[in-house]
Amino acid sequence: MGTALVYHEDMTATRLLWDDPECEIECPERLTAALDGLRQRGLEERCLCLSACEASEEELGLVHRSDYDSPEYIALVRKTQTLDKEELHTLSKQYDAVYFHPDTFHCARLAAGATLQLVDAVLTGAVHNGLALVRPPGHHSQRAAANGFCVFNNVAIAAQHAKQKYGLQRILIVDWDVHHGQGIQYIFNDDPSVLYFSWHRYEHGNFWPFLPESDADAVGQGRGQGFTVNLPWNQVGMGNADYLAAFLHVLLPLAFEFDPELVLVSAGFDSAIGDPEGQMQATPECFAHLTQLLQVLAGGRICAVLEGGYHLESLAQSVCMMVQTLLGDPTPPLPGLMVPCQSALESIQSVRTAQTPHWTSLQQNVAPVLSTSIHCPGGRSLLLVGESPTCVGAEDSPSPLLDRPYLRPTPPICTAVALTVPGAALALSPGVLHQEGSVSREETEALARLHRSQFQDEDLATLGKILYLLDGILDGQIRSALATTTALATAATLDVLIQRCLARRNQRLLCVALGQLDRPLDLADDGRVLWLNIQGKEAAIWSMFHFSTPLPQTTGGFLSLILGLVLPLAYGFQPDMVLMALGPAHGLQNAQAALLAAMLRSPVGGRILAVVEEEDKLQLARTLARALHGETPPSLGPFSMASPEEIQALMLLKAQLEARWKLLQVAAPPS
Ligand code: Q9C
Ligand code: ZN
Repeated sequence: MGTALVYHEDMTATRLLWDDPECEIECPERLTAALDGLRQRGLEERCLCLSACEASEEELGLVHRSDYDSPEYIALVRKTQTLDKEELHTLSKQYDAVYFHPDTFHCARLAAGATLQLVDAVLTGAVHNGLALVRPPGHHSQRAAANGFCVFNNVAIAAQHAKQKYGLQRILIVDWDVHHGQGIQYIFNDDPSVLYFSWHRYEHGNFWPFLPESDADAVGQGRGQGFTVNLPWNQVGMGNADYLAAFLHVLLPLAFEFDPELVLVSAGFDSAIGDPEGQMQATPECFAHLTQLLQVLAGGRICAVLEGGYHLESLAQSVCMMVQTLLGDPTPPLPGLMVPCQSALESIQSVRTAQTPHWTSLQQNVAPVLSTSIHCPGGRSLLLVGESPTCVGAEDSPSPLLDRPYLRPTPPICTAVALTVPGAALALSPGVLHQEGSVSREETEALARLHRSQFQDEDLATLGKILYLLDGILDGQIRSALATTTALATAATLDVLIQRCLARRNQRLLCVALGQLDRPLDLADDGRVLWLNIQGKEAAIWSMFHFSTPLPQTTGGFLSLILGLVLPLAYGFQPDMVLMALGPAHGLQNAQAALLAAMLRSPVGGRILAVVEEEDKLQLARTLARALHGETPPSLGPFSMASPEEIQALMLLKAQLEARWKLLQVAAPPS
């Protein structure tokens, strides 16, 4: 099981044969640059490489069927094989932004065929996920028309194939290409079995393909209402924070509610920095994060298919980021301020408004009543009048494309586990190692001195092992780790771990404490520790870095907590590592704990130390270890709408924190 890479060198054959500044960017070097990038980074050899075969005309017919009054489109494209240059040019001009070449038919059949092979490999279980590196692209192509460099609609054909051959009932298509894949939208416009999400440069309709149906109010028709989701960008310069906000506040809530069986990605990289078409600012790392956020869906069954991407270096880097994430590598840090711009927030707000009638998860978008029911210790309201956020996207450009920030080397140990339960040799996944090392008894005792009363002799032995794991993570020897603590020692253990982290320089620590774990009394409030406690019934806020929120009982409430609060905070804080502690009466189901751990990996590059009380069933430890290791977490079960109390608690907390943590915003403040 792994990652498939589907390719055929013949797809470099098609190229522009005449002068046309609009079309010349769609060139063979796009594929060779992407492939060279994968080879240089040793990523190609880690994939299962499949050689693409042509799709049959019957397979193309899944989308490109002829009907009684239109000539056969497939036959027309087939005929281009025999046309001369002048005839090709004449035919090309009948379409918008299209060129034909004598090899177009062969290449386009290979592109569709590669996509089908990838879907087959994933749905038969030969691989977890994969990428089809193809030309020509597909998402603009329509039932009987080429458009925007696209001849056959590779992704739409693959979705129909997955429905027909495998009986799938829910397929998510994520189109992160910078152009609107109107072809896909038309094909599935009234089809509720395909949820199509696209963000695209729109500029209020003044950008190609200049369609009113690219706007947020196009939501699909008939039974397909709500299954088309358009997020139009009305300014250029959208960056990492804007893309993340779109995923956290639009795509992912709907995707979890939809519960897809397969995710197809129309993976265009013209939405990345440097691209002449997109003029956006998102760095290649962003695509690692977008990919990892999708990996919690559909059991990790992700098929990515190349669409656009015209800046060769940016394209190659972005493709590598996606493939290394598909292979399970940790996400690199995201450069840039995590502040979405005003225009992005307006777009997010407009799509949420348009989609609210169709999605339960968005019906929680009620304006919070600012009441006094939130607990503000000291009686001081922390509601800050925030300075009005301005658009930083365009001006505040992230680090230059070729000048990457320092990356942490890959730790030799991927996931380490230390258990207190005697004889609990968990059947672990390959790559998860039992770790028996310990910090010396003297050092452990010195660190535990403050909590002497709470540690029994055997607790100290356990603490020594956990400290060893923590040091392993801080030293880059271990990526993530899981430890069990003896009963009732979790709070004291957590306190010691926090102190140990803070004693190391340059550490920002996100502490997610579940259950009855009181905030350590002397917890630093200098911005080095973000303390989030999830327990009980009441939200409480001590500062912009220390707060507490109730654990929702519904799946809808739990997802809103993760997507709407925990991840925006985690991305905004940019911690060096996460401490996740499951204390007394934490109340989390195994699947919830696994999802939380799995999603917290993204903002922190996988550097999580999870601590669980041994009281918990071993199954929890096993599920958590797998999630930390990168396995897709089990399903939360059927979607249930958040209760009004859950919504209220979350909204109140978010309203108070928004002034400091800008990724929490789901709407633009009035300008
Ligand atoms: N400057 C794909 O990315 N030209 N197709 C737009 C605006 C057409 C893009 C001109 C762009 C087609 C797959
Ligand atoms: Zn594009």
